[in-house]
This record gives sequence, C-alpha cells and structure tokens, in this order.
Amino acid sequence: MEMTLRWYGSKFDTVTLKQIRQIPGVTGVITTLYDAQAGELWTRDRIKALKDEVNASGLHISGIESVNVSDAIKTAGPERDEHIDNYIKTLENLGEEDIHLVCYNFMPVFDWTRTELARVRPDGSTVLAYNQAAVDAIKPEEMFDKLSGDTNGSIMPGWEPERMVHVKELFELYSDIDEEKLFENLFYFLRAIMPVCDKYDIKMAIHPDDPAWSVFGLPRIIINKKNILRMTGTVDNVHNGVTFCSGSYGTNLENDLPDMIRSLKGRIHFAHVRNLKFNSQSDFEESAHLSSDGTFDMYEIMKALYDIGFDGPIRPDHGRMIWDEVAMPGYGLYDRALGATYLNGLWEAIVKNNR
Ligand code: DNO
Repeated sequence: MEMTLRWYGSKFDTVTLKQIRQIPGVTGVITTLYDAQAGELWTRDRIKALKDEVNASGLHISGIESVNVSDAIKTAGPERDEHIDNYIKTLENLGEEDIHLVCYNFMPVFDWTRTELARVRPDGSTVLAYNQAAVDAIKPEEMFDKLSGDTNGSIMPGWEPERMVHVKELFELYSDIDEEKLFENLFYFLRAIMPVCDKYDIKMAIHPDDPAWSVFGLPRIIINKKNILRMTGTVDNVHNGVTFCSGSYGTNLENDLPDMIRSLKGRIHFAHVRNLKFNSQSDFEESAHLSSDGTFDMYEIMKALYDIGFDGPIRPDHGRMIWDEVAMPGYGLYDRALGATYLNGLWEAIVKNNR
C-alpha cells in the first residue's frame, strides 16, 4: 500500500504540499480539480498543471478524488450521454497524464451527510457527527443553512453553495428514481466507461454512500456487501472496483468491515481508513483513528487489507480538529497526520508479523 493524504489544491486547502511532504511515510496525494463541475470535461492542460505543482513538492498524484458524476448521469436525464462523453474524455486525459485511479460516488443529491460539523468531545477536540433524530427533524434545504456556520470558511465536498440553492429541484430529479433504477443507471455509466479504463489501465473506485442508508427518502445503493458484490459482479471488470471507506460502511453496525474487505479481494483500489465512535445505534461521531478511541478494531481492518494483498493508495480519513487548527472540518493537517502515522505503524507491525 502507499500512504497518501487528500489535498484539495492550493486555491482551496489550508494544508500545503510542503506540510504533507513532511508527514513521515506519506508519498502521494489524492487530489482533484475542486472547482470543476460534475459533467464538465477536464482538459489535459489543467490536469498537467496540477500534476506539475504536486511533483514540484516532491510528492506525486496517487489518484483523483473525485471526478464527480453528474445528476444527469445518475438520473438518466437528457444530458446523460453528453456528460458520459465528457467523462470518457476526462479519463483519457488523465490516462495520458499517467494517472490511474479515480474515486467517484453515485449518491443522489448529497455526498456524505452529517448533522454537526463541530461536536465537542471530552478532550476539547471537535468532530463531525451524525444523529438520525436530527435528520428526521429537518428539511434537506434547511440542513445546509444549519451547517454553514461551522465550515471554517471552506467549501465542503458535495455541499457546494451553488448546488444547495437548487436543492429542491435536485430532489425533483430523483422523484421517480428508486434503488433499481439507480443501479441500472450506474451499470449504464460503468459499461460506457470500461473501454477507456481498459485502454489506460484506470481503476475506478466507487465511494460508499455515507451514511450507508437512505437519507431524506433518497435511494442509496453502495451501502453493504450484497450491493457492492452485485455492482462488481454485474460489470465484472477489474477496473470496476471500490474505495473501501471504513467510516462510511461502518456507519451501519451490521456491516462486518474485515469480512467485506476479504470479499472484495482484487477489487479494492483505494482505502479510506478511519474510526467512528457510536453513542447509540443512531448517533455516532468521528473519533481519532486509534482503535481505543472508537468502535472499530483498526488492526483487524488493516490486517484484512494486508491479507487480500491490497497494494493501492490508502489515506487517513476525516480527522478531528485539534490544537486550535482552523481548516475544513475533517480535513485539517494535525489529526490526519496522526492518523497516517498510526496506520503506518499498524501496517509495519502486520508486515513484520507475517515474515
Ligand atoms: C468525504 C469524502 C467524500 C468522497 C466522495 C467521493 O469526506 O470521503 O466526499 O470524496 O464521496 O466521490
């Protein structure tokens, strides 16, 4: 595996490439053209400029998170084929620039959903948190306003203000889309892009829905073992793979994370590893990465990745906000650096134990 950190680009991130380069064991970044709209074509020039900037810091691009998939593709809207053509051309341009991993999601309307961006923990750190009763008590269009005071001035992925003003229309688009239709639209998209992925050896890695169940009545499909195996089995191509995100699949305590990892041997192309602390079945917060701070056994998760021969990029995921850092919630430097170091430590121990 390769340890990486997510970086939103110098225009959007408070964390610098220089800082990332100084985290021991981190050699690559996972990045994106953060201001590109879903459905838009990424030109080769823009990709090259991003790549040159990252290379100049002594790091390299280990993958893209995300090339977003438009709502037209997810709902089979009138612009679907045009957007798929743009997606294919974007993949071609990434391939020409020697980039071989793309993370994306197929979540309707929202990317991840949390009800708090700065819940205070006993040690004074703040974390993202989710409470089902709070979701049930609010209209989706109110959610954005509720959270917007706690973003520390950053644009949160999937919650871009220009999208949120259209949130009611977005819901309309999905009014006749159920889980079956969403699956069909996903398969249509995957079948269309597999040839270009084969040509350039681009591994597509779908990110799970977070939380792993329906929110606000919207269909959600990338939520459990049965559904991901359906996805990988229906479009049975090694380039059709997954991002294994422990914090997203882990929102549903019925998901057995090490077992899911083992069932996806050869198809996990990217891993997001983080811990959650459950206060009840329907209330959780994002803890530090350590097993002892949360609900998951992080050793077992890393061990399962090792056992299936996982050799892709891995990244610590959302961190707590600590040491008075002001950054995008979940994406500060300090706690993610601690997370990367901890995960590297677990990995080193596992490797040496297996010699
Ligand atoms: C949240 C992230 C997600 C993820 C997308 C992938 O912090 O893990 O926003 O990047 O769902 O498309």
